Amino acid sequence: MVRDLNSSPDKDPALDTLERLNPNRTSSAPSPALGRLGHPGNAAFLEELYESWKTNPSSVDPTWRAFFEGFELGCQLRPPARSGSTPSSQSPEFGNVLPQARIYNLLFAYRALGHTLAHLDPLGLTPEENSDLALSTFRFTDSDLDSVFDSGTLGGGGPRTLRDILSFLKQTYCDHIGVEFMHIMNFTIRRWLRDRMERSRNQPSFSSEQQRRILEKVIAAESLERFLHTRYVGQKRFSLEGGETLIAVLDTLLEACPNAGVEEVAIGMAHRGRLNVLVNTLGKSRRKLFTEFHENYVPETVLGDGDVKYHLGYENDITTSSGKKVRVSLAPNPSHLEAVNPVVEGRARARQRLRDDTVKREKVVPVLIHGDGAFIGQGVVAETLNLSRLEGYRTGGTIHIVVNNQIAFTTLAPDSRSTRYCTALGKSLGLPIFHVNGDDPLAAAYIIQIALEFRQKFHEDIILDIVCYRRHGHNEGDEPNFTQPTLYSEIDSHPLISRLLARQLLDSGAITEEEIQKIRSKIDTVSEEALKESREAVAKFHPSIHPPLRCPDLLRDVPTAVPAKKLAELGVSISTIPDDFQINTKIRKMLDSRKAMAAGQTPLDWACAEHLAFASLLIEKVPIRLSGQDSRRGTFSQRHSAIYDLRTRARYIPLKNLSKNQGSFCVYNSPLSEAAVLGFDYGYSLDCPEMLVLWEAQFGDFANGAQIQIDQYISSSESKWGTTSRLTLLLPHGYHGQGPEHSSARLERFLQLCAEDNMVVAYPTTPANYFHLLRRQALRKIIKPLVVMTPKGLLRDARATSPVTDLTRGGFEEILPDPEINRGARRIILCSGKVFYDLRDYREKNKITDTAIVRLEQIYPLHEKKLSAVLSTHSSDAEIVWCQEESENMGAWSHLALRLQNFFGRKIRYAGRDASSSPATGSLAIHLLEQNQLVQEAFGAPVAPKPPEKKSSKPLSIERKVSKPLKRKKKK
Ligand SMILES: Cc1ncc(C[n+]2csc(CCOP(=O)(O)OP(=O)(O)O)c2C)c(N)n1
Ligand SMILES: [Mg+2]
Repeated sequence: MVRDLNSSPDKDPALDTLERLNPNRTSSAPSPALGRLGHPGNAAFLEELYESWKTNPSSVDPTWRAFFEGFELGCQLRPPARSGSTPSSQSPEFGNVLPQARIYNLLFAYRALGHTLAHLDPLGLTPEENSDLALSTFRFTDSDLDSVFDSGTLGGGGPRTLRDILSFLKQTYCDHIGVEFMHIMNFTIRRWLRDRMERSRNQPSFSSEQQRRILEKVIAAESLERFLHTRYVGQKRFSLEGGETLIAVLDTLLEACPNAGVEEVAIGMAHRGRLNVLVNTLGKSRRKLFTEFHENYVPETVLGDGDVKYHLGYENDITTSSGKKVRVSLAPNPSHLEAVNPVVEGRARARQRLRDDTVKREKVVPVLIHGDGAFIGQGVVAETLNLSRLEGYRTGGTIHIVVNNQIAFTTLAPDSRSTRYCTALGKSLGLPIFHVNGDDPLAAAYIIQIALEFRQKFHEDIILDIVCYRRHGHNEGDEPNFTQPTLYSEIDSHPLISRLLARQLLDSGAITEEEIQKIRSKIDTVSEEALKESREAVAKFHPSIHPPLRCPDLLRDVPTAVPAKKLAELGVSISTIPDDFQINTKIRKMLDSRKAMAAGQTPLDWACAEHLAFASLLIEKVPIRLSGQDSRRGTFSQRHSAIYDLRTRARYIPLKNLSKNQGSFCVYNSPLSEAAVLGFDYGYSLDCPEMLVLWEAQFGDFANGAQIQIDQYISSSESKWGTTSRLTLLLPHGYHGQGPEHSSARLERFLQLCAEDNMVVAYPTTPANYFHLLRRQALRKIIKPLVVMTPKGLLRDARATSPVTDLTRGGFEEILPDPEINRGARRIILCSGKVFYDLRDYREKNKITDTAIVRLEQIYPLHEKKLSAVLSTHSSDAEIVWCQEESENMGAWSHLALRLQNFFGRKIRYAGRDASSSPATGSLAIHLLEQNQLVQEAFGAPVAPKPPEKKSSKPLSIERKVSKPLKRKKKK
């Protein structure tokens, strides 16, 4: 940008700017004064500068700013009355300046607002008018049309009549393509786009062969929809009809990939047109698709529940007409519109890593296809767009394509957005936005070529809005005439896109009627044959209910110990910083204490155990990615993975500097987003399964901002789509009297989602077990998501420390026996997490010797065998109590109650807070009262109940609490 450029002190800043903007200009340029306007060589310069000023006044130096303010004012003033005078380039000075200035204004206005006059709506229902672009606005009249002006930067510049200038501008900016780009602050980008478009006046110039290919793609798209419509009447497919141009656009994009250095395209899209994209873009066989339409269809590949056909993903190598291949993937997605966006971005970034493309990010291009309603409506769109330029989440630019059928289900634009365009968000990020008439596939294909060029050159997102219509209802069983009768009478009589394009190509001689017929009949024959084959395949299907997915190895021990010597060495590495670094004294102390902990001189805290887990994995070449809000330092100022120099804020990350051949350690402060960031990290984890990818919530309760990602992807995607992820969620959790928020990570919600060994949910109590848990997650072959309730107060609690020796033996313990009372107890309190320390303190204080406290460090899957073994040393008729600090309807109780009762064959007593609508009290005093009570209550049962005669395998009813319910003070 102009203002970013250094200027030499002894030069007029305006002159300096001039030189930089126009390096070929001779050095004898006039000074920035009015007289300079008449200098024809500077017209383009002046106009560019004017444009910069209009886009962003502070982008030009103050001399020019003042000048343009006067210049604008001048444009608004009437020239001195001069009877019969016509403005022309030959007029005297004042008359000469003002009309030329108004020409610049006109150029600017058309470039900025021409899109409002563009013919974008195939149905012609959207008004195309803007009085701001009327000739009179620029104080020209028809009588000026043949006057000659300097056309500034327009298409190479030079003298042109006003008529030519207008025609040029209208053709470029008001035809079938409307473009928003003048809001872009970066001058180089604006100029590139302008020149690229004006060079061709935004008119496509495809060879006949390319035009035929585009027509063929449109015909293929139409034909597939028609075929499905007639063979599978009323079956939901979310037809693309009205928007078939999409298929031609995607084909043109893939065709352009090899020359642009693109090896892979990662696509994400919703329901609309998905089947068409699968077949006509990704090359999924029609036979397979037709098979999926059959009522007896059973998915062959997925072991779990599978998914409906319009959510399934696919991946293929597509051979372009040049013979070069492009890898194309379509991510599976849930119904939840736009939720796939961050997942695709994460996957694209992971694939860039796999292709060693982490600098330019030009080999893998993410493409997101949106609906108009969802694009403007769903918040995750904005969250994902905001990732696009961030260090930890960049993917080098996403191509967004909106299939803008001008309707969302039954809702039209006036009810679905407060903006003119559904792409308005793109403007806030300064992205170029192209709107194109969907009935003009050639124009749309031309724009996608520009989009790819732009993306590869500037590594920025770009938006292509294909304005089209939806031929049927929302789905094929839906009647659009109930709600949009007038619109649909228009659509009913609207010609097919292929007919319009065929007419155009026939007129220009690019194709013959016979060739078109040949294309049509070839496609129809392929479909008929595929249908026949699919019927044969379907006959072999015998639907049966699949058995639950099981993963018994999930409970197998994994050795994760690290020798003491190695830990001590790592302790030195993670606490050493470069000599020339000046750091905060508290940080220095913290680093020294980490070194001492790792050497076994003092007990380990959580953050040190985590650092040692990471360090030990890294030197074993396991890469790690940790992202979350303020994760570099850690919400509780506990992690300090990045150390800053006091003078320069230079950053040093010890975990990146362990050894030459270590795994890469990537730690990022994420933006303040849950849905997009968690989705991104989940997507990343899919394609980098060997990497330990961790997402950390600021506080665990914020994770519900990403509930869709948790419900629709993390917990269920293996069953739906067979996709596995090692993603690890770190969710700070625990009741410390901080109020209703920040206390609970909603453990119950995660446990409710657990079935079929789909993921692991853990709530460890010691740094050592956390160390082993992280290492197990990274090292074991089984790939499952891991949800960890992580500590807050315990981070600095001397009770929650571990001797280093606990890191040097064994592995993660799903069940921790009581360290003090390990046999003969008459009461066993089962618990998870932080409450353990409160229970132990109470027992110690009250000198209770008959009660053992057993910790479920992993709640799902429950290691029943280990639990049995731990309990077997205690009295067989011991009372069993479940104690938790969460309310009765929260925490692990509702998940465990029946399971534990089935397991023990007897009732379990509950000790914890009453059921409540809000997770925790807002008062610290009441919190402490409640906490004391629930602990007392755990120890408070008078006598252990007699064991039943024989173990019942039948589920027992859940017993009501024995003791008096806790009463929480009523809130005022
Ligand atoms: C998050 C979410 N809310 C609601 C729906 C239900 N739904 C499915 S499609 C649709 C309309 C989508 O409109 P648009 O984005 O314009 O796509 P189109 O169907 O028009 O292609 C709605 C509301 C959904 N799938 N996801
Ligand atoms: Mg729509």
